[in-house]
Parts: sequence; C-alpha cells; structure tokens
Amino acid sequence: MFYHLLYPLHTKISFLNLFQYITFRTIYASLTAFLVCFLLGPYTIRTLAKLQIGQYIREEGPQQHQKKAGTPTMGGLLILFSVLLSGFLWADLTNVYVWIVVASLAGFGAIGFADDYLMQIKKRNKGLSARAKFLLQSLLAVVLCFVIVRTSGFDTVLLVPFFKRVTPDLGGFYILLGVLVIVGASNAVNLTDGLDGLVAGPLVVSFVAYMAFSYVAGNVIIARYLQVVYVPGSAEVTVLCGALAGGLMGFLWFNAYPAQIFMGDVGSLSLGGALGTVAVITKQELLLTLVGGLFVVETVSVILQVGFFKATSGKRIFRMAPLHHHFELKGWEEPKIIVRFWIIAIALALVAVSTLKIR
Ligand code: 57M
Repeated sequence: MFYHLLYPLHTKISFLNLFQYITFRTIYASLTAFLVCFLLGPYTIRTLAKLQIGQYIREEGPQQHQKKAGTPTMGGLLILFSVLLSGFLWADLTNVYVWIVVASLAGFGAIGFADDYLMQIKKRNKGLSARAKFLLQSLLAVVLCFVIVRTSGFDTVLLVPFFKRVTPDLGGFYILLGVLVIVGASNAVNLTDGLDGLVAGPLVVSFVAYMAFSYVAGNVIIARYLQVVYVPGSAEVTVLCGALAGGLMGFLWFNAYPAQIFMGDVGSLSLGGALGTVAVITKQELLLTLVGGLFVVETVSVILQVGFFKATSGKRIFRMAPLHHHFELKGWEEPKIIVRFWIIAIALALVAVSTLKIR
C-alpha cells in the first residue's frame, strides 16, 4: 500500500523515492512483521490460553515432553497475520507472484487450521486424516503451479545447482515437480516442528536465503550476470520473504526454549508451503533440498524409520523418529539439539547461496 500511496508523491517529496526500492521495502516489511508479532505475542498467548487451545502431548513420546502439555498452540495465526499485514503495507499489490505466495500461505494455513481445529478445539485426538491432508495439499499445489506456469515470462526449464549448462525444459512435467516441491516442503517443515524453536530458526534462515534468490531472479542484469533464469516480476517476492523472516523472528521470541507458544499445523503447513512456492517462483526448486536440508534430513529419518520398522516387524534404526527425538532419547538437552540443528541449517544455507557463483 505504501508503494502505491507514497511512491507516486516522490516528484514533490524526493525522500519518498525510497519506496520504489525493493531492498528498502524488504527491510521494513521484515521489521514491521517482527514488531507486530513481538507486540501482539503476549496478547495472543493469553487469548489462546483463555480459549484453552493448549497442546495435547502424545504419551508415546519422549517423557520430557509431558511437561509441555497445555502450552498454547496455533501461534501460526499470529505469524500469518503479521506477514499478511506487512505484505499489504510494503509489497506491490499489482504483482501476480505476491498474490500467489499469499494464496499459498492462506490455502495451506486453512488446511493446517482445519487440522488444529479438529484436534485442539473439537478435542479429537487425531486431526484431519493423513490422506485428506495430502489430497488437499496436492490439490492446492496443482492450482498454484498451474497459475505460476501460466504467468507471462515464466519458463519451465529446470535450473540444476552447480551445472549452468544443464537446463532441461520440463514442459508440462514442470507442474509435477512444482507440486512435489511445495507439498514436500509443507510436510517436511511440519515434521521438523517438534522442539522449541527448532523449525522457526531454520525457517528464518531459509527465507533470508530465498530473499537473495528472488532478488537475483527478478533482476535482469544480475540474473544474466550470474546465469540464472530471469523471472520477470519475481523480485517483488523478496519483500514477502522479508516479512516472513521478520514474522518468524517475532514468533521465535516467544517460541524459544522454554516455549510459551507453539505454531501448530496452521503455522508449519503454511510456512512450509510458502517456502516451496517461493522456491518454484524463483526457479531454485532443486536448491530447496539444500537450503532446507535440515527439513529433508528430518523427513528422510522418518521414511527410513517407518520403512525399516515395517520391513523388520518392529526393529528401529533411530531410537525414535523424526531425528530430533533420537537425540533427545540419547540424553542431549533440548536447547543443545535446537542450537546444533540451527547451526547445520545456517551452514547448508550458506552453501546453497554460494551456488549462485559456483556453477
Ligand atoms: C507433527 N508435531 C509435534 C505443535 C507444533 C509419521 C510420524 C513420524 C509423524 C510424526 C508427526 O506427527 N509429526 C508432525 C509434529 C507436536 O507439536 C505440535 O504440532 C505442531 C506442528 N505440526 O506446532 O503444535 C509436539 O512437538 C513438541 N513441540 C515442541 N516445541 C515446539 O515449538 O516441543 C512442538 C513445537 C508437541 C511438543 O511436544 O506436542 C509432535 O511431535 O507430535 N510423528 C512423530 O513425530 C512421532 N514419532 C513416531 O511415532 N516415531 C516412530 C516411527 C516408527 C514412526 C518411532 O520412531 O518409533 C512422535 N511424536 C511425539 N511423540 N510427539 C512420537 C512421540
């Protein structure tokens, strides 16, 4: 909104020229979302507690988790509110990619909300069935990918990290890849959200990395220089990545160990879905496996554990999956696991950003 209201006045007040710059708007979108979460956090926690939207803890989990019972959950609503408000204030609202990311946040947020609603409010001990969740996620992702590939200037070639000359055109199959990336990211982020701040920290890192990728992909000069695919209009997504990183930092203030609030599925499914959507728009889809390497490792640990468990009728590779539970059961303190996983996430994101040069 500021872009539409204030920038046109720059001919009279030259200072307002600042509002045209994506870098300036990204920084302030990030700070706005951070402040909204930070200021509304205590109110949100009190309200969720009053509504008795407290976490139910599964009995079969690590014992240490029982003391977390009743922690207010569905804090993802606050993150979504802060990001949408900040995006509304700072982004160019005529940009189609901005609306695609907003639709992704809202759509995956609605699926997560339905799941949380059934579990927390209706007190059903299972939310949506895994199959219903997967079907809804896939349907939404198909629609998002369809709109993305139909956007003028969007290319269906695939960018392969480290290999600048390998750029196969996937044509119609691109939608399949996009759906895989978006649904995979949504679920991988959800699985990782099992210790205080374990997913919020690495999500901040991932959105900061995608801030760089969207800025590069949307700037014809830098994209050509770095030999990545130019996606006209995608630079505006940088502003939303800033808002997402800022909102998550504000949430982390309260979600840091010992957490006063959890994000719930409404947070984890929507933020993961949005991350996947941004990866598709910026044409750094494959690189998401490196930027979000931590989410991938957590997911692979579950796949291996479940596969091995079934194949051997009850034997396990890890003490418990996802991987963070394995370390808990080995006796590591929760903050140690969290910070070490953050360190790994930062290192992986740095390697991912370096691929802009190493090609
Ligand atoms: C949800 N959710 C947390 C919170 C958060 C297939 C299977 C491996 C699936 C997996 C699973 O369901 N994962 C997805 C993970 C839950 O957190 C809530 O859920 C939201 C995210 N969706 O925002 O609202 C618990 O996580 C803890 N937590 C924190 N701090 C946070 O900031 O401590 C969350 C956020 C919270 C809280 O305790 O209650 C969850 O884990 O439920 N299933 C599992 O992870 C289960 N693993 C398992 O069964 N493994 C088996 C194999 C054979 C599949 C095994 O290894 O033996 C374990 N999960 C739990 N207890 N909690 C089982 C035991």
